Amino acid sequence: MQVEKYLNEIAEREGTVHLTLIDPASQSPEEAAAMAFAAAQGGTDAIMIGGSTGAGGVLLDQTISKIKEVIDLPIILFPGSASGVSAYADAIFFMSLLNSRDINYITGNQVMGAPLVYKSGIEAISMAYIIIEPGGTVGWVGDARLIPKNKPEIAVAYSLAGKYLGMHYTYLETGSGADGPATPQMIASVKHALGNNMLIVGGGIRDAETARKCVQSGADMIVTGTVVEETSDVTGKIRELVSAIKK
Ligand code: 1GP
Repeated sequence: MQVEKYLNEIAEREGTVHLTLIDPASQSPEEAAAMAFAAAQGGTDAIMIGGSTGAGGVLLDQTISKIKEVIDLPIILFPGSASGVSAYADAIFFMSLLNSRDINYITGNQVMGAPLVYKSGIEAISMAYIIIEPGGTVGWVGDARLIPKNKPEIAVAYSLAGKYLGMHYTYLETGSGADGPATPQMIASVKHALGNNMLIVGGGIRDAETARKCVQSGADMIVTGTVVEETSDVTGKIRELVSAIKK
């Protein structure tokens, strides 16, 4: 429970957690380590590692090892499938894509990956993963029945189902590189239903104002990935986002 406790305590103390997502398939392990180092300098709270395609195997292990050489922050797996498990990480978001049409993304990959998680000894943090339109690559790969942006009640129903199934975290995802995150109304409705359960919001958050709106609506944790990959000043960009969302 160490990483989950760490995240929850930051949310409690500072109002919000900032997570930096790095896709091992997007750059070399050395470049990923440099990004993680710069993100840590900017004040991010933990590094998420994963992607929908090509984010497993040796590249995944090497990316985590290189990041661990340069920072002490927790490394949390954000797997696209059972191949996204690595013993080098500290924890894994053990997630089920609740609105997938494909049983492999609801329980199949989880069954294949669970013994690997058990053997590796990494911490599993249970998470309901819910994809909102447009959904991007992860929506396509995960065969998600995308929740319309203007239907918060459907997102609430899925979030409550996840909570009642015992999942601790809920992730509202619009897809990496989306034009924006879930709407303030959807975030607020879901957080209201979740109560003390943690709400993560990600997809298309690129600036302080957007991040702040998510937090004011009820997000406990904010994920940014694309903006970190695209900027020439990772530390400055993360600092901008972090200062907008922390108490
Ligand atoms: C994707 O929600 C994350 O799974 C992050 O999205 O790449 O758009 O920041 P971005």
